[in-house]
Amino acid sequence: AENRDRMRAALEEVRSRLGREYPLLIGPDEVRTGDSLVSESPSDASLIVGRSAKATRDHADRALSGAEAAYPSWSGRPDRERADVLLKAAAIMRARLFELAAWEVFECAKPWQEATADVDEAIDFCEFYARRMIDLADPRRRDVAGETNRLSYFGRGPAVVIPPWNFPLAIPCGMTAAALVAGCPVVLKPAEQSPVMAWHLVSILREAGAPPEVVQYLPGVGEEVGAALVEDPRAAVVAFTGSRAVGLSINRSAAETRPGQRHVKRVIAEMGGKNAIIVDDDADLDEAVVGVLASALGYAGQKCSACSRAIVLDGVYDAFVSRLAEAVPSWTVGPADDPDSAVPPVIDAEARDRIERAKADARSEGRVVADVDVDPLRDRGHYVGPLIVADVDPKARVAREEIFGPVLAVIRANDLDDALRIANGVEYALTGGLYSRSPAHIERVRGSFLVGNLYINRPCTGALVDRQPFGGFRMSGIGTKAGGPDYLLEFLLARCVTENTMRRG
Ligand code: TXE
Repeated sequence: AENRDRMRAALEEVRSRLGREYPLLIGPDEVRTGDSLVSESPSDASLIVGRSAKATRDHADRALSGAEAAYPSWSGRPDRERADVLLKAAAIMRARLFELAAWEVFECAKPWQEATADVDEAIDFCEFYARRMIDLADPRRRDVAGETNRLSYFGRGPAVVIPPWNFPLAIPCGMTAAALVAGCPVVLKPAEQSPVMAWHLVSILREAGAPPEVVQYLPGVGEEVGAALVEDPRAAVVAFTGSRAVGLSINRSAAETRPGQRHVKRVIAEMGGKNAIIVDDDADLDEAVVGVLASALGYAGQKCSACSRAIVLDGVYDAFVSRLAEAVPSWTVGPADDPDSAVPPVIDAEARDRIERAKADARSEGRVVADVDVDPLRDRGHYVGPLIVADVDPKARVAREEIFGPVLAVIRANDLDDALRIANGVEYALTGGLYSRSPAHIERVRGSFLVGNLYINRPCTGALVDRQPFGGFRMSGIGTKAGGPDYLLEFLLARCVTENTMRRG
């Protein structure tokens, strides 16, 4: 209750600051441009959250020059000093937790609790990567008689960070914090839909002591300023999280060498999912229904971890489907700032139209068991009603393609092997889940359901930094785990120095 009151106060306070203009932050300059990205609140399209200057290719060029110039001194600083910047940023975010969460409620329609969880995750990323860098700072020694060997790390060079909008603080913060602490100056190109959140992030990192050339803010159109940054020979690392189509195009364009380029770019690409939960014959159906719906409908299905396929064994199939259908009406669709809404609106009008088209196709690919009408809300914001279709063929589009909305396909499986075949039979491999009481089945799924993050008898959402390092493979990503022990290595180069000590005077 106390948190609710603090959240309510923060929402009121932030409401009075909506509609401001946000300049680009290039080095020490605040740059205003003729054109702007307008953040509308998805819950109430008449509310303008902010107007962010729109960067062009020339701004990308300027920002990368600054980043390149800043690289030697930033990467040359003692590791502990860079880690301190992250620790200080974490402290600032903690002090502003509810206020930052309120900005997310307005800009991205994150429900209250999820918004505070996103800020918490951003804090955790900063603290975890700071500690991890301090661990890596001591050179590894492998000395033998007459010879010393030292393996040590340093930052690769300027990093371009391109996040999506769906975890508007945690994802940009995680990628940026890792790059910074590794010694890579960052040019952050936020998603078009959440530039205000990213502006707060960059301001906080600067307040915490990151020099202006070391963290720069460049909102703009992905195909224009994003592409310019990715193609530039001065970018040594591209850290991207977003859709499969853009991830693949970034991989392609980063692989081309251009005049003046003296390194192979490192591309980190975390992409989408078509995540499944398997419901076994002996599963606790109450838990399974809640778990599947929480994963499928939470944040209106706009999470890369969201479950969009329930693969249900024959023995419980009919019971599961009817309980699912009964439970859907309790998932109220409504504005993000109302604590009673369970399904917030989707991010923008384009997403709403795209999801509605996918829903129209999905209705013809199975038996509709829940199809929520949101007509009364339609004029207010970008609301989409949940849709559940059962008896779906695993080859149907709704069972293969990521929709990124509140749409669930239910698929019947003859037995556990069949369920595993269906579960693994998509191009993605991000998250997966299992509800079962059978130790033998749990073991089999543990070994054979090939996804980056597998959740057994618990909802398939949420990944805590360090505890559940997150990330997938195949078309879901390159397999590096955000919030895991290896993530910083993506931003680092290792150098081994061997010395014959017999020649020392
Ligand atoms: O992606 P988009 P969105 C995935 C999620 C879904 C997607 C949603 O599964 O597929 O993200 O995010 C920029 N050159 N994950 O809609 O459209 C664009 O401006 C350079 C996976 O935002 O791909 C934005 O900043 N940049 C996940 C960013 O790319 C370009 C966790 C992403 O935009 C560009 C969360 C171009 N040509 C979401 N075109 C995980 N696996 O961890 C666009 N952009």
